[in-house]
Amino acid sequence: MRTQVGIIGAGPAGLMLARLLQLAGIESIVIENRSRNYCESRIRAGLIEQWAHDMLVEVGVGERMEREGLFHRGIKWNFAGTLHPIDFVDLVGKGVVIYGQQEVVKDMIGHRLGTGQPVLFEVEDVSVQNIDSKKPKIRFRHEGKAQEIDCDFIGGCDGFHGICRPSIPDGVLTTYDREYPFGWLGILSESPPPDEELIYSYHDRGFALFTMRSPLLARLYFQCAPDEDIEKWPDDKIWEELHARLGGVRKLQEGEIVQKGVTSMRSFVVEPMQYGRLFLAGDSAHIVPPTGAKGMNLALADVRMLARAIAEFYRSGATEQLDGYSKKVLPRVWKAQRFSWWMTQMLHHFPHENAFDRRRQLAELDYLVNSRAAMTTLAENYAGLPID
Ligand code: RFL
Ligand code: PHB
Repeated sequence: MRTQVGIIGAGPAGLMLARLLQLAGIESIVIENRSRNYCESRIRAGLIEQWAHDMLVEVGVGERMEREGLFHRGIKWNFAGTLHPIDFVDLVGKGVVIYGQQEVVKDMIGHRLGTGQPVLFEVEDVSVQNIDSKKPKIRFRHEGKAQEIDCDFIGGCDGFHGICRPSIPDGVLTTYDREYPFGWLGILSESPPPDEELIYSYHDRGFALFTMRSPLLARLYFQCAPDEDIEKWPDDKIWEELHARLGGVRKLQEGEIVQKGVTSMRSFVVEPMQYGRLFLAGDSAHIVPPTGAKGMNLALADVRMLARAIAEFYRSGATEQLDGYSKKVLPRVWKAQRFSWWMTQMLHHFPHENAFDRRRQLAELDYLVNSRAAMTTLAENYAGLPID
């Protein structure tokens, strides 16, 4: 097989890269090691920044999101027994949209296959070759046969556990990493969320987040041990914990739990995000803890820049934008890292904290909801920093 850009991974990064290249008249092939059904039902992110929403609409894959997504003006902070609304639209003129990542993925796969563009699912034994030359290759097995894609560039969009980042020779990448001493236990429940907006709850028993996928489907999380055994959490115990951490500021309706799982939390960045003709984008290059809801948004921001650089190359032969890809995207990546770390340290309990730390966190929350300047800082980061 021969194409211009070989894309590894059919998550938000890979699929959006493919769509942006298609709009620029550039051919690509997307390969994915999971099944289509798995990609379209894997429950992950839910919150889309305003600019990312606008981009999905602009590139023609946002029609269902516009119909079914929930536009939110802001979020609510819950601590010391009181709910505090923060209105992003009032503060920075932007909001956010709740629409499941798997729905974004479903819409993009449907659009791509519907326009006759290839996505090869359930590929195996993927490897990249000659990435430091002008003729890189992707090798894999598909439907029992060995296959090879010759291309000009490779989009490494295969997530945190993919093969692209580890294929870059030792010594090229610098890793910046932090693991947090807690995780999130998350459930999807067939019940209305406790509020029409997200509630971020600081509580003596630990952090909790009350979000949603629709007015009848609640997505609820609470801080737990990083290696928490989900088997030790029967449904009634989960509800008890959620009720306690909501602290009675709203009524929490229980429903059937249709999915549950534990997510560990880390901050991770590699620099640079490229080597030769292999370009990393999204979770393959960086991870944030979910507290700031930035991961999928950052993945979309990366590929927006990468697609531009590739298009510039095919238009003029110039490589400056490609050479400068990492330098261009990393400042925004680091700002999202800072924001996600800041939200995480402010809202969670840490194993070795003492009474001073709790008082400091409460003072920070109190400052945040009483200072327009502080709320504006939160709003501009949460709703999404400028993209250019
Ligand atoms: P993905 O989505 O992991 O996609 C990578 C794809 O590559 C495939 N793959 C391979 N394909 C071929 N060959 C190989 N060798 C391969 N190895 C892997 C994988 O199967 C997969 O399909 O990465 P991408 O595209 O960079 O997108 C990143 C986002 O998925 C991630 O950052 C977000 O889900 C993070 N996140 C959130 N982000 C937000 O912007 N807003 C949120 O509200 C939000 N909430 C969350 C989150 C992540 C969470 N978890 C479970 C980690 C909430 C949670 C709980
Ligand atoms: C979600 O809706 O799953 C979600 C929202 C906000 C976050 C994390 C996850 O900070």
